[in-house]
Amino acid sequence: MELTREAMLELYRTMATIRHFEERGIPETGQRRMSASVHSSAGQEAVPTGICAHLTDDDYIGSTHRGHGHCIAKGVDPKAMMAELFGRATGPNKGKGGSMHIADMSKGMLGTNGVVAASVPLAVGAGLTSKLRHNNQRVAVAFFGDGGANQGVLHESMNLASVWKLPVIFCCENNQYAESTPVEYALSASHVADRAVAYNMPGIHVDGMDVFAVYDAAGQAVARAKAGEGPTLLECLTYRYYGHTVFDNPLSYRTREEEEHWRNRDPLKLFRETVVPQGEISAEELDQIDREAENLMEEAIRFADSSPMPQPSELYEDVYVDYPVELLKRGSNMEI
Ligand SMILES: Cc1ncc(C[n+]2csc(CCOP(=O)(O)OP(=O)(O)O)c2C)c(N)n1
Ligand SMILES: [Mg+2]
Repeated sequence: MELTREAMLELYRTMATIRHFEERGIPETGQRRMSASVHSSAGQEAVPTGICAHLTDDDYIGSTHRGHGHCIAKGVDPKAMMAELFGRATGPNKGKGGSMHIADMSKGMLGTNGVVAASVPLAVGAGLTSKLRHNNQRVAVAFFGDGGANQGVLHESMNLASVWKLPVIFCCENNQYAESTPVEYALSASHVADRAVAYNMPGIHVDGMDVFAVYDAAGQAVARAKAGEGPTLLECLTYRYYGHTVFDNPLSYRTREEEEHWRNRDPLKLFRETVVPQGEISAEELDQIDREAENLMEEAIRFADSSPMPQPSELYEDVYVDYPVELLKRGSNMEI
């Protein structure tokens, strides 16, 4: 799939922003003694970047506990995200959500999510909205992990999305582990993508370290969704560089050699090795984007630190939808 020079630079900028957010921001949360657990997506940048490059604010994504990359790729402001991680009132969820509850409806970002595979039925619901109200022209992407691939709700959701031909992309980020469980220990098939055949949809597995491979596969899935042909299961083979959470030592269940193998195929490095020899983009331009991403993180940390904490009086605000309670009291058959 053809990409302009500007579009390629944008892919790199998104990946660099995610990498710097994870590598600079996450250790900072520890220093501020945030008690919530935080999951780094460093290493997996090419997946949300290649997919969300096809989407606009009108499209929807549902995310996971490892969701910072999804948010950034979908256009959520990294400064506000940092504030959310620090529990500050300027975060997208006013500091009351934290890393695993970052939602920004203005960007079609339905939320990072602490419940494994919970993104999936949310995205299928959004896909149904698109079909009923927008003639399939809004695409809904469900991100989930290889562990999430074994949740029952995924299978119900894939079946329904296929029966109703909803404009949904099921994107499995297969990073080889669910906590400390290796994917081959828990997966009955050779590839998660093989399961698509049971739901009568295309199942594709791609190199999730190669942003161009992800971009191409996602382009086909988006075109299929908008043509009313229904969902696609896209499995991206990738790797998380750090532990499951900041508290986990991955070397207790995987080897240094394995980590090195994947780091040699780092998505940002691979991008450079692909585009710089072609001559259209220089190494200096990419260095400059890296510096800008670094500076953005310093700015984000300053912004978050100088932002107020939420007020105790706001504790119960934004927790529940504001239902018309009077109507509910009058009878369950009322339309609300
Ligand atoms: C329904 C549910 N079951 C279990 C957990 C505990 N848990 C949190 S993350 C995780 C592993 C998820 O693995 P995977 O889907 O591969 O995502 P990854 O962490 O590799 O990105 C588990 C079991 C949970 N949060 N929700
Ligand atoms: Mg996993």
